[in-house]
Amino acid sequence: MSAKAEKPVWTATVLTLFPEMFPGPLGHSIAGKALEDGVWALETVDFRDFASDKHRTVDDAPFGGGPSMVLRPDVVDAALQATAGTRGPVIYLSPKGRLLDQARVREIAQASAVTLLCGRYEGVDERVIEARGLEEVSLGDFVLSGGEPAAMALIDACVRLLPGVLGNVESLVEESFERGLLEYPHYTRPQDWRGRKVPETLLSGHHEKIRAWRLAEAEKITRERRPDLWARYTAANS
Ligand code: 9D3
Repeated sequence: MSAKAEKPVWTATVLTLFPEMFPGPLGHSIAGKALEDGVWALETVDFRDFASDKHRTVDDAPFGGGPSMVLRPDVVDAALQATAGTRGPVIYLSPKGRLLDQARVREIAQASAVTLLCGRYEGVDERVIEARGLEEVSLGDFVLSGGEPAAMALIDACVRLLPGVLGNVESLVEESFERGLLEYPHYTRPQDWRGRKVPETLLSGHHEKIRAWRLAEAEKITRERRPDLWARYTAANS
């Protein structure tokens, strides 16, 4: 019997000083099940393996002074070269990157692979970012201690979109966020919890009223909490 050629799975390659952090949370729940099922694959590359001196030095003090350290461009580039082949978009997780959003997540999930570079200390030497045309991506305006938790969040967001990872139920729920609104509130049993009742409409069985109630709640919470999303939504629906 001849071996059947299988389509290669979506592969995330993570370049990091801390390969032992992976798969970490990605080994659990939905992403972990999909990893075990062979829906996606995870590879790590340790910057330290690409240092050229006997002390395996990967970083050095910043020119111009300042606290902390910078990852050397020669070491980062050697690690990147080791991933050559079908590596997909090459993304540097960085606090000065463009904000990650669901549209970019969808594109990355549709590629065959992604390569993620995680910085530590002050980050990587700017010249390797320029020379390799790295895309810089941030998760938001808060400070992490390194790129690894950001890489994990990006991978998790992509993996749940891969074919066969989520059931139909959850992929339909996706559509509510795709409208550009925050989600309406959810309730389950008991109907009365410490005197707090479930909104009457949800118990009515009247599907059109329920749909209208949920839309109104989604609009209200979006207007209150996310003026940025609200402006886009009202512009798109006028
Ligand atoms: C003192 C200047 N800091 C910039 C705000 C330096 C600095 C802080 C944190 C340099 C690197 C880091 C580590 N952060 C990440 O690698 C990171 C990150 C983040 O901190 N916030 C949001 N998204 C991301 S993606 C990678």
